[in-house]
This record gives sequence, structure tokens and C-alpha cells, in this order.
Amino acid sequence: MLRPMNPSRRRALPPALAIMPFLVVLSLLASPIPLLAASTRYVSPSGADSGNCLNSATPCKTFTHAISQAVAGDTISAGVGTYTENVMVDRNLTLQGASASSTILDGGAAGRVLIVLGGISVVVSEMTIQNGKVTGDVGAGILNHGTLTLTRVTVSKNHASGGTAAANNGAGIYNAGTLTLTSSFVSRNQAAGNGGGIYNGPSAVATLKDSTVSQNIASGLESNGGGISNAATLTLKNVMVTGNEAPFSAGILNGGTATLSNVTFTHNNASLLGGGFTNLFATATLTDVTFIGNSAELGGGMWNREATATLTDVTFSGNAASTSGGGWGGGLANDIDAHATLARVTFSGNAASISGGGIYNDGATATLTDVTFTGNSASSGGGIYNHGGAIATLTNVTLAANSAANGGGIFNNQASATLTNVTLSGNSALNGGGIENSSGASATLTNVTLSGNSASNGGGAIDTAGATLGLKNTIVADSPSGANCSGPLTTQGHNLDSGDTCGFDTELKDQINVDPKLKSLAANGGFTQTHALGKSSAAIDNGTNSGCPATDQRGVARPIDGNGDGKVRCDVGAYEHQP
Ligand SMILES: [Ca+2]
Ligand SMILES: [Ca+2]
Repeated sequence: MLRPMNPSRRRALPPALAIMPFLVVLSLLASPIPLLAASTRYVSPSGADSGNCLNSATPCKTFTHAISQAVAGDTISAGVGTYTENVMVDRNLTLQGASASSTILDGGAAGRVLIVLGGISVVVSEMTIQNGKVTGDVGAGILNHGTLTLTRVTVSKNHASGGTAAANNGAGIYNAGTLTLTSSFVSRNQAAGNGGGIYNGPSAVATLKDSTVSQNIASGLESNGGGISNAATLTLKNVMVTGNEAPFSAGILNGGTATLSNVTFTHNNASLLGGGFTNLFATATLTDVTFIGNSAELGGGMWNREATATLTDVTFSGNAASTSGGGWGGGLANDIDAHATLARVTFSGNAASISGGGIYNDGATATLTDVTFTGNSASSGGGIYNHGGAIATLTNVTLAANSAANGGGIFNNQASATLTNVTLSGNSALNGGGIENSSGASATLTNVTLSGNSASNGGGAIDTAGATLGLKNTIVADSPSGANCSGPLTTQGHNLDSGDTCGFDTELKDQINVDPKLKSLAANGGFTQTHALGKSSAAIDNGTNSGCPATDQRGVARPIDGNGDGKVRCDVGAYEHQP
């Protein structure tokens, strides 16, 4: 099964995840509809099913009867009350209730509440669709084969179970057509298959706006997508995904193409992998997305595997990878063959019981620009765990106050890390408070500032063993414990050590036993916090311009003549002093 005790071992996937997309779309043809003037037909629980339902004073009783009387373009106006029916819509119609709280379309726990046939367009507004129950089938609340628009609708307490898991997808809504959900709620639905709230099937298109997907459950042993399981095209704008549960991908599983903007994932709990959002063999674009308090054994906030994800203006806060004896990637697990590109992303207070409090990057590629890690924790890699041939590229990144047994800020093991304009401040560990670099790893640090990192066993700022580590224009300073460096480094010159443990070479213009006069970590401009240089700092204008990045960590163009001697030189460290 799926409980890797060795994080380097490639995890097997359950069949339902490995072969998706896997369902066959049903194709249903609509009957030709005659063109007639549109009318409003009325229903009420106190009405009677006779006549054409056109008189509001003598409404019909059921949707089913009114629909049988309707022509394409009609509106079925449903009054307050509960309608216990299994409704089939086979022509273009609007079903209009009084409000989601007062007009209730109820499946009576016997069969599907609503099916929309293919080739037609249906609008459902201001009602609740609930209490559908299907056995060995999909779409207990709604099965859509056409074009369906839900506005101010609640889809809740529908159940799909029995038969094989794949036969029970989409308890709330199974979408096989085009679905648009606006100002609506999908909550408390439960599927034994995938997609407790919504299953968006192969070739389907689902768009959710201003809506909430909450407390849905995908309950099978290998079920995915407690809230939503997507096999095709999914777009979310201004959506809350909260309190959903599944073994895999409690909030949303994306197996197709997902575009999320202004989406919040809170408290989605997966018993196995992928707490908030999972991107699997898929492509996802996340903008203005927040992950808070989600949990799983791997990827508490997000799990990205064999997939491409672009995250911009995203926050991971208080997510955890600790369930089921697991513990990889409290915030983000960027897993085997995945590609993640992060810009303006913050990881704060995430935790993993084994590795990667902020990010677990294993056999994958992560490119980070303008990213902050603060207060994350793990056994290995409090901020970042980089392992298994992974490639991590960090530019304009701050790691502060993260903690671990090994590698408080970064644990780099059998992997490659490139750090440019990076600040590591106040991280702590037993070994390698700032960075633990080991087991054939390769790390390159250019214009990095390490300050105030501590390690009780050694390597307050940097601990490296059996690995390569090159430093240029880098400050290693002020480690409260463990000294600044432990293990063999390669200086590429123009570095500064506040002590003399890094093996620096004054002939290469390194400075040893020099106080860089760093100011406290603060918001000095740009997207990340930095340590400004005191005006008499020996870091000013003592870097090399060769290979110096074109800006500092804040985005300030450099080099700058910081000491007024007319010579324009890069400073040592992530911050360029402006006189
Ligand atoms: Ca300068
Ligand atoms: Ca100068």
C-alpha cells in the first residue's frame, strides 16, 4: 500500500489514480424541440398535477408533470416547499425556486434527484437539491449531460454507494457536459467513489464562481477528491473549499487542467495523500490561493506529482503532513517528476513529521522566486527538503525561523540546489541550522546572507558532508551555536565569515573574522524580508561583479557604489547597500 517508510522509494499509486481519466462519457441525444413562445409554468407542493400548469393560482404539484407540459425555453416556477421527486429534464428549461432555503427538491433517499439529458441547456436557480441516493451509479444529486447553470443553489446530502468505486463518482454532481455553478453551495455529499461533492468527468467543463464546496466525503478506500475530482477542465474563481475528506486529495483532485483564482482551501483532511489540492498527471494554475490547516500524510496543503503547477500569490499556512504515520511536505509535496513554479508564495507554520515542513521536493523540479518560509518545521528540512535528484532554484527567497533535526532552513540530499539572493535567518537544527548539504548533493550559493542560524551539534549556518557546496559573494555570520560552518566548502571568493570556520581564503578576497554589521531582518522593500547592511559594513562593495545578479533580493538594481569611492561594486550578501 501507500505508506512509504523510506521517502526515497517511489510510491505506487492506487488504480483509480493511475489510470485516470478513465470513464467513458455517455452520449445522449436530445429530441428535436418545436419552437414555441416561452411560458412560465407553476408548481407547488399543495398543487395538483392536471392541466398545463400555466395558471399561478392553480399550480401543478410536481416538476415532472410541469416539465412534461413545457416547451423549450419555458420556466418552471417552484413555490416554497419540498418536492420529493426524481426529475428528468429533456428540453431547454429554467427551473426557478423561491430560495435555496425554501424550495427543496428532494430525492427521498431513493434514486437521483435531477438528470439533465445531453444536447440541451438548463438553468436551475434558488433551490436546494438534496437527499438523492444511488446505488452502483453516479451523480446522486445531479447527473448532467447537457449545459447546466446552477445559480444560488445548494446541492447537499446526496449519497452514491454500492458497486465498484468508479461507479459511485460524483455524489453531489456528476458532470459529463458543461456545468457553471455560481453563488452556490455543494456540501455534505458523500460518494463511495471519487468526487464526493463534484465529479467532473472526461471531456467535461466545470466552472465554479463565488461558491463553497464544504464537508463532502469521498469514502472508498482509494477514493479521491472529497470536494471535487476533475478529469477534464475545471475553473474556480472566488471559491471556498473547506472541511472535505477523502483518502486521496481531500479538497480537490485535478487530473486534467485546473485554473484557480482567489480560492481558499481550509481544513481539508486526507487520511493518505494530498490534503487541500492535488495535481496528478495534470496541469494547474493557482493565483491568489490560500491553504490553511489542511492535512495529509504527504502534501498537507498541496500534492503535485508527475504534473505541472504554477503558483502565484499563494499562501500555505498551518498545514500539516503528519497523519497515518506519514509526514512529507507540510505545505507542498512536489513529488516525482513534478514541475512547480512559485512566485510571491509564503509558507508559514507548516509542519511535517518526517521531511519538508514547507516544501518536500523529491525527484522533482521547483523554481522559487520571491518566496518566504517562516516558522515551518520537520525532522529533515524545516523549510525545504530537496532530495532524490530534485532540482531546486531559489531566487529572492527568505527562510527564517524554520526548524528541524537536520537542515533547519534547507535539507539538500542527493539533489541540486541553486540559491541566488537568498536570506537564511534564525533557523535552527541539531545539524545544519541554515543548510544541511549531504550525500552527493550539490549546492551553489551566490549573494546569500546567512545570519543567526544555530545548530546544537554543528554547522550553525551550514553543515556539509559528502557533498559539494560553492559560495560566492556570500555572508555567513553570527551563528548563536554550532559555529558558522562545518564540513568542506568550496569558496569562489568574495565571501564573508564573521568567524573562521568556513575555510575561506583571503587571497580570493574572502573576509574572515569580520563583523558584517547586519541589521535585523526586516521589510526593506521587495516581496521578502532581508538583513540591511550597516553603513560601515565590510560587506559593502567587497563582492565581485563577476556573476553578481543584476538586482539584490529586493529587486534593487546592482552593483551600486556603496562607499562613495567611485568604484561600482556588488556587495557581499543578498542586500545591496544604497548610500
Ligand atoms: Ca555595492
Ligand atoms: Ca565603491
